[in-house]
Amino acid sequence: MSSPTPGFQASSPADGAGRRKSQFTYRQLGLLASYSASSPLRVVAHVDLDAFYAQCEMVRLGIGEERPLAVQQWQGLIAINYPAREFGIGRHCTVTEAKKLCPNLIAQHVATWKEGEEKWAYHDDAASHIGAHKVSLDPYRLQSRKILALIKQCLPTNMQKVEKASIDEVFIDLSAQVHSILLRRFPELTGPPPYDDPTEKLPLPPITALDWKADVLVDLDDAEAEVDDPDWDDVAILIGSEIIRDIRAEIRRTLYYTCSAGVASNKMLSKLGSGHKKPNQQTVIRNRAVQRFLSDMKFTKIRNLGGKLGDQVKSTFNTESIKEMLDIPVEQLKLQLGAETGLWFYDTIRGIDSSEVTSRTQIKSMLSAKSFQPSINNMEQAVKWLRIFAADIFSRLIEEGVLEHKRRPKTIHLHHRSAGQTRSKSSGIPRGKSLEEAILFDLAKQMMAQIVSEGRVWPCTNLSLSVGGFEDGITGNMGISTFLLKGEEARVSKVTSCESPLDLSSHEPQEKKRRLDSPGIQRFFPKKEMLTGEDWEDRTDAISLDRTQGSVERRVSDSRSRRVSTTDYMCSRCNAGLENAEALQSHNDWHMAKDLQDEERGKSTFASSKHVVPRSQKNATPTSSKKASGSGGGGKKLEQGQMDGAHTRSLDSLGSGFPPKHEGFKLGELKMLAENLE
Ligand code: TTP
Ligand code: CA
Ligand code: CA
Repeated sequence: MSSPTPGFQASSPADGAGRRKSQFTYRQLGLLASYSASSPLRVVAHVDLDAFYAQCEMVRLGIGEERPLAVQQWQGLIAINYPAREFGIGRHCTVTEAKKLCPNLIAQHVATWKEGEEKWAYHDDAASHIGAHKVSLDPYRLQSRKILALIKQCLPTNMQKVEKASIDEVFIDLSAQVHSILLRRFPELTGPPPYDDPTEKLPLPPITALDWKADVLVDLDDAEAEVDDPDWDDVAILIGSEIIRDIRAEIRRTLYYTCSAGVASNKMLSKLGSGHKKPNQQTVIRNRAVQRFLSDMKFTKIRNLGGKLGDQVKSTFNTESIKEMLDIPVEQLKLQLGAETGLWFYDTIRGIDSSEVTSRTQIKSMLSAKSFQPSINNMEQAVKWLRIFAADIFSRLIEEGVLEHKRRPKTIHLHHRSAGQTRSKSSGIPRGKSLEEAILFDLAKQMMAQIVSEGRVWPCTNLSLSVGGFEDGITGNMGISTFLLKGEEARVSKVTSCESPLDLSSHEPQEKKRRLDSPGIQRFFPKKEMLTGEDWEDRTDAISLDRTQGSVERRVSDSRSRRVSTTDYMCSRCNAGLENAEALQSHNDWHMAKDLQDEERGKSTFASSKHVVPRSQKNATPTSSKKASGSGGGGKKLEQGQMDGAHTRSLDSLGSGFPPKHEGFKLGELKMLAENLE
């Protein structure tokens, strides 16, 4: 930074005619230092990589930036770079359609684990051998981690409030850093407030015009809004945008990726900002511009309103326009949407969002799974996949620091599905020695052998292996001794099992009734239309709490079940309608992941779950009933959807903004569960 106040044009302080004081107080300035969401000077940024998987492939392959490239998964496209988008290619295209639109398109298939091999790789023939391959997102996870690490490196070590919101995006709360820069650049802010009264107003910034460089500045409401000289909120956001510009330049310089960003006073606005102008741009939404920015928009573009909740509001009020919704009194919103949702909606369309940026990095469980089409028919085939699952999970455990004894899982689970019946086995992971891939593989084989010994296992349509119950180790001298078990526990835990027939018809009437009773649940019915990338993103964010039921619901949509009919393929557990057998299967995978998650958490959130819970957690299991793995309980409920996992998000990330004070799922867990369900 060359000048003491970069970005500012000096001018005379407003005296005489203009306002003499800032509208902000010393207390509000002070709150900035502690990241308080109630400070009106707060600065939050959202950074989202442009065409992320496509950029990963371009960088990996050294492909020129102007060349059209798309990332292929089987016959579909999951990421399209900007040059290819010029040809009208989108996620709705198949590879064949895309190549018709752009014969020069480079279609790079995602990396896969090939049946029987020990490491994922890029296979030229993967697309035509779906039965023998399983997608690996490892290359993208690796790049994602590098980018996250670099972002943190760019921030002061004691001011790193960064929330990884998906594989290619982060929220950064810049408040404390902006606070320290403000005090450094404007020493007049460092003094004690007049009369030592923190409610005293600050002096106005000694500037009348700010230099926004190449930022996209969102237009103001009307000409008058610019009449007021900048206040400290404008200056704070400008400083935030300088920090973000530097970070983006650094990502570009060292890792070669472009990204877009939004800088605003909260998460919701910053996320809208990053999507406002793409690629490779950053958008600043000053407080004075919020109203104008939002009022031209459809509320379905807002985080958490892209899915069923948005649909519900839309059909209730017969509009998508924020401008029109601004006329609806809060009481009416509360009446029609429920007290909390109504209030949340009222605030949201006014740009108010006090949700925290939460640094969550700890993974709770990991799952590797494959649906078989055609089914597999013998132990030999199953073992080949178990080897891949073990390798897949182990490589992710290494990243979690298992080799350095930082963290390791306590339990391993195998789920097997055949003819509509799911069987599960669980086992403890021995703690007496370092965890190795071979240990996971052996345990998986043991569990598989048990399932086989019980008969009626072939043909098998799905297998999944997962680990959970992570515990922290102590690094350094203590080494692995912290993982050593004493006495009884030192023995390998016995394999435990359960069966989960999917025929849950006895639960259905109750399930249906709850839906009719609760508008909250209806929000999350699968939708019939095709989703654009952006909808996909929104939907993956769509989480809602239904207060009446006390249930948390999450809609994560599946890119492969985009055209969903509610009648063709019904899930026997929750009555969701799926597009085809494959979608139904992946929906069932989701249930399985959810069951695993519940199991992992030590308590079943489905009242009817009968899955085996590790001994230590058994007391925490509240209920069980005659049929296994049903969703008929009245507890928290998640909805099936996108299994790609790239965009799952924790309920925590909704923070206090939506809705206030709920007990959310730790959906970081679900992320890991959902991640590998292809
Ligand atoms: P997005 O951030 O939604 O999209 P993008 O990065 O490809 O493009 P943009 O420039 O518009 O941000 O998704 C990030 C990655 O997640 C994307 O590159 C591939 C993956 N993804 C899927 O696998 N399936 C999907 O349906 C979507 C939307 C994304
Ligand atoms: Ca992106
Ligand atoms: Ca994204």
